[in-house]
Amino acid sequence: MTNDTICAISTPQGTGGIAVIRISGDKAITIADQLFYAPNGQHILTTLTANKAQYGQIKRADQTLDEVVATIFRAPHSYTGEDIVEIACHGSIYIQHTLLQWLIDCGCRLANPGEFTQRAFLNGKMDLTQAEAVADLIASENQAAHQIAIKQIKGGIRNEIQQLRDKLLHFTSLIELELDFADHEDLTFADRTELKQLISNIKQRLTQLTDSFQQGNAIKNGIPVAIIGPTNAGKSTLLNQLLHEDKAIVSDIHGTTRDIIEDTITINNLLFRFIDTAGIRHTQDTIENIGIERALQAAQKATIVLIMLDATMPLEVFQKTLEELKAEIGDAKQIILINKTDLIEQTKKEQIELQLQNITHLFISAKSAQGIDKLQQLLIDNSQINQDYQHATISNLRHYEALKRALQAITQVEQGLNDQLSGELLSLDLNDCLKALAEITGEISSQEVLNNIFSHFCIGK
Ligand SMILES: Nc1nc2c(ncn2[C@@H]2O[C@H](COP(=O)(O)OP(=O)(O)OP(=O)(O)O)[C@@H](O)[C@H]2O)c(=O)[nH]1
Ligand SMILES: [Mg+2]
Repeated sequence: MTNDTICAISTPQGTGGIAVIRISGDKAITIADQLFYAPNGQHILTTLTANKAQYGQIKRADQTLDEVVATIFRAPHSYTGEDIVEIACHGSIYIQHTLLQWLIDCGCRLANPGEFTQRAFLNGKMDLTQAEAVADLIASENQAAHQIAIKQIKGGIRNEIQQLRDKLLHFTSLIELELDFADHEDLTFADRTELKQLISNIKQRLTQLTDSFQQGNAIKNGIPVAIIGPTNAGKSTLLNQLLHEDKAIVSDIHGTTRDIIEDTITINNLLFRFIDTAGIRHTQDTIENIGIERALQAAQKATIVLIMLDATMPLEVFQKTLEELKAEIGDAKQIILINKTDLIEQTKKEQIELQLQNITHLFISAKSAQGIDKLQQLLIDNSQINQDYQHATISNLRHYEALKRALQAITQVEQGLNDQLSGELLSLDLNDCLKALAEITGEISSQEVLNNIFSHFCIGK
């Protein structure tokens, strides 16, 4: 599977100005050469030096398929570490598919999703975090997500893990020295205070990295913003307004939304994930109650909760509803939205204002998009995203889970040191920590994990 020569269309499905077909493997150049004719009518690809682009024609028997440019990369100085030919042809679907078929007829195999990158990883061109960053870079839709991915591709996470590993290895060697000479009671090699300091540093860095996941995940998958409030307040109207599309059903019937409806949109280079929820009210309807339960769960998990109230509600009800809702929300930032302000007089607005002193609030009209600009600004201000990415930010769940395991192991080591445990016992936890770190970079990996990672790539990358 890893020795054969693979090919794939690397540009998106469909017609474009040009398309790129990529071939990688031992026979990449000889196979491409069978179909490629230089302007002098000769097959010359095998004679070309590396990193060279050559104009020519793709022909078979008496059929000329296209005029193309072929670029040659030679192992190991290529993306996959193998010989690669990239053929830039005209972007007709017919040309792309015929060329692919001809390459297969000549001995290539169609690449699996992510197989080029998987080969790059297996050939040591990149570690697993860098390979994963390739997919993140392709998927990045805004500046923040792009920055995290590009940092990771340049080895940001790999270097972090490497540094941690070096510190751990140093610590382990000190402990093992102690073990080797355990019979000599009068010899103490590792100063335990120094060891404690070393472990405390490692633990601190592991904690910072795991803590950064909340931010990294929010940047990658969208900062969760839950919209909650009583039925008919205008929550779904607001969702549609923010997304610029009719995503959720809007009606004047109370209890229209039953389930969670969510979608993402980028505001000022940050991705937000808006979650519209079922209106909260006392009801006997079983399904609606499940929806309400889900609404409250969404509010618990969100970074920002928009509590939406209907400005036309009587003042007493307004205050009571607000207090009930606030009690249901966890640590999230809360923004009170007073909707349907187009329906109230100035005096009512002033009365509400009086009740909401010192609470972040905004008067809006979701229906007529009034106040939406201000709301977007409030969302950015409350996003809790620190936009300077000086330090490595973890945005990958797999890395996060391995780091948590590493942190757990190092906490055990710390505890062991405090409890004066023998070096032998400390070694066990140290090895667990090293193993968790090695899984992140892919020094230890199973086929199952690799398949899972690369199957999420697009074909041709
Ligand atoms: N006048 C006015 N009407 C609005 C405004 N926002 C929403 N509405 C209307 O209020 C009604 C309820 O709107 P929805 O968006 O369905 O309310 P909801 O909060 O999602 O309701 P549930 O799904 O039942 O919880 C609809 O008839 C909307 O057109 C507004 O700003 N002004
Ligand atoms: Mg609704």
